[in-house]
Amino acid sequence: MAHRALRIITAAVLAGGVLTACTTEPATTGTTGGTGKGSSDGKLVLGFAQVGAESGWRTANTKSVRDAAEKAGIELKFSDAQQKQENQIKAIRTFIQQKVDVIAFSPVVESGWDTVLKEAKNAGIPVILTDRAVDSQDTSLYRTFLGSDFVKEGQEAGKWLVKEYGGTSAPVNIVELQGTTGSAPANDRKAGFAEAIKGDPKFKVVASQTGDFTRAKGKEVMQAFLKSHEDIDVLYAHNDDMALGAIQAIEEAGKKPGTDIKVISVDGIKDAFVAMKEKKINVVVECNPLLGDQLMELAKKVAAGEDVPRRVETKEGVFTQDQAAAALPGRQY
Ligand code: GYE
Repeated sequence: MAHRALRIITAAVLAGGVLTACTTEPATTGTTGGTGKGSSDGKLVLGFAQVGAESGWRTANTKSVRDAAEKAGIELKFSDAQQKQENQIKAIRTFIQQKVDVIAFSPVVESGWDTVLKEAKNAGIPVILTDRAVDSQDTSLYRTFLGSDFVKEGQEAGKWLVKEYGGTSAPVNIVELQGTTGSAPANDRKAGFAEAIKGDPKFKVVASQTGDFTRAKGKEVMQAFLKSHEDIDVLYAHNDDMALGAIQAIEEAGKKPGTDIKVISVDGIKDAFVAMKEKKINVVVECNPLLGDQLMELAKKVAAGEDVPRRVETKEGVFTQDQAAAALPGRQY
């Protein structure tokens, strides 16, 4: 027993020391995992490999998962990968060694998961993708996906722009702050937006670069955009944090965000609603991070061997400045 506990601690340390909560206890007495055997106190054990803490959205998502696990009586083994795929792979391998009942993770990028997902499959541990998708051809490597339609979010952003500039044929110069390179939301939000504006040649994306979904990088990249392009009409940011960082850069350059440069953003965190109320952001496409309860439901079902839908999507809206003040008090994240 002592040996076993030691092995588990060692594995957790090897995983980059990022595993918190329960890493000092053996997780389960089962030998194959994924059979609903649960922890030593009979609880279902869920290993959750989170992306990181890069944004307000992510913080809300983590809180939702932690709260929901507690409410559902599920033992959560939580790992923060600090936006690095290698850390997520290590965390998943640790969960496999610990013989958790279910593994859930939000893949930082779309590709490169087949090997570790096969290891989970061979160990008989069901995997749930939350929030972000993988591009694996073999869809038997995971049981379900829970999250948003990012292509649709990009399309909504583009549709707003097409409507906003409906009455003019003058060129509209757009700069784009992309999310983390290779991530599903960056790929899909870019594609959806491009598709929505492609019918009208007046829309030109004059610069498009990653800001890695953070405020600091959003600001930094926007500063560079402002230096190299004098005539920016619109900023499309793949998330609110980058938009908020960029707004600082726009203001420091002596321009008015929301007026001189229109700002389109995605997520819908409270800070973005405040900025919208102050007329600094023009429109926010909502992306709901509160996935915890649905995740726990799915975890229980897959652990019990029940069928679940291949894809579970969250419902989301689009908010404009005239709705911001009324919506703000009701925002939960
Ligand atoms: O939009 C962004 C976060 O994967 C949907 O990740 C999520 C995205 C979200 O960093 O703020």
